[in-house]
Amino acid sequence: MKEYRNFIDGKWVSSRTGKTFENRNPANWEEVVGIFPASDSRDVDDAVSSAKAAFPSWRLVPPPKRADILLKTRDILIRRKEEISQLMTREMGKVLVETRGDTQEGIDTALYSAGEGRRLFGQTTTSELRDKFAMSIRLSVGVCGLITPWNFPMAIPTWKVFPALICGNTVVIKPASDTPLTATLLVEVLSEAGVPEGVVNIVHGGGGSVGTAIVEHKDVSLISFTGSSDVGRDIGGRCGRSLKKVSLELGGKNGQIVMDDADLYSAVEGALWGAFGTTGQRCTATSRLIVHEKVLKEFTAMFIERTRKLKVGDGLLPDVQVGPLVNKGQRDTVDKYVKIGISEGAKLLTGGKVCEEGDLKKGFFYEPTVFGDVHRKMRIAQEEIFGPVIGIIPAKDFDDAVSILNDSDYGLSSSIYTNDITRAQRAIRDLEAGITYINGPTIGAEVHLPFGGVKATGNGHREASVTVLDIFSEWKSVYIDFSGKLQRAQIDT
Ligand code: UN1
Repeated sequence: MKEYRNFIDGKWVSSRTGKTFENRNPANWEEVVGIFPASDSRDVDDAVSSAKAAFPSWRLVPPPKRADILLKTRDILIRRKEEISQLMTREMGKVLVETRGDTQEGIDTALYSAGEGRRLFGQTTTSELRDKFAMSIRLSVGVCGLITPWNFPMAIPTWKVFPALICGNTVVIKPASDTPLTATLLVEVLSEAGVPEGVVNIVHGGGGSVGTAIVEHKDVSLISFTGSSDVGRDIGGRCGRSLKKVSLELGGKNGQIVMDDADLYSAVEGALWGAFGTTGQRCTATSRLIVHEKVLKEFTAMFIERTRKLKVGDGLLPDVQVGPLVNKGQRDTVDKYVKIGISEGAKLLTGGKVCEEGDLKKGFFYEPTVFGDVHRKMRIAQEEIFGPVIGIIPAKDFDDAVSILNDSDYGLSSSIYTNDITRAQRAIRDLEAGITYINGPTIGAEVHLPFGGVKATGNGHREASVTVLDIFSEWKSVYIDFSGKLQRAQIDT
């Protein structure tokens, strides 16, 4: 069994604890994918010192040269795409077409971030005084602590690592303990691409031991976290107390509206992909279907029929469409919410059970589940489940649908199926979410557009696109006076 290590100061090293944990395949729990170090705060100290020592010279490497390393990283990711994607399916379960997409998202992010090496634009502007020049530039922040989730084990680490590097920061990565392997492969690739020693470090282990130590470390200047809103609140509070820069990408309870004028076939296709892609384990997953009452019956019948046909199984098998939940705890949560839905009076239309036939009992599979007669205030319509469960909520008209969709603590992604341009435009304006899709499901964000949400989904930052640079760089305003005398802003006219 292969034993993997932390990567600190350009070397693969065991944890100071001497302890390890197993990474297992959720489609077949008997299969151990790898052994990883169960680190603690001493390993974090080592990693942060190495990142701190590497920072002064890395911040002075010209950004186009940093970009060359990212372009090389991209080439290696392309070369290893299939191998990485297969291993990713083995460690977290989602089907191979999706893990290939996840790796591709990392490849896209490498190209996009590398492009920033020759941009990183600031502004040149005017001065209110004569013979004075003004501009703003981006500077590096320092050591960044990057805490990443298991549902996009390649894409999300790259969303953070690549922009952090192009901006001249050094990083300590703490990947989710359900998916340590994909992040390790990413670090391997970066090292092969020529990232200098100490610039990229990875420390494996639990949130309580490793994550908290990174967040609390005095030499870490910035935390970027993707995960649950509960953990995000804790991290945000800690960073608030120490005045660390922090970007939080948290939960969602995304809704898809289906209007009476929609193309129902396409709305069903979208809902299936949005609800059951990645087994519902995306922060952008569709978990509420808000359907105009005029098409409710027809849409529901079509959707149920298609849901029942979905093939659940090991994501490495070619015809499988829905893989397992990532671990037993996640499947128990799904089952708990199904019971809550039933007790709240929602109607279980299909699914609702753990899959136990044949090989499926070796892993953590759950039937794709649809509830009807869901009310907007039910817990299954309000709380993030993170699994293959969706509730259908009837809406009287467009305004009612928008009000239901907005009746959520979260605001990440949203969608409306309609052929009415007025409704589409109003939805773009009125849906309270960081992302709105017209005639598309709630999933499928591309790397060159801002990613993030409003309300409890985060703390106002946007990853991906150019907006991510505002997370990983500090603005400096520069004033250059060539008048040869003292000139006072707001006073000398
Ligand atoms: C997430 O849901 O955690 O838009 C990230 C999407 C993907 C990224 C999702 N490109 O669904």
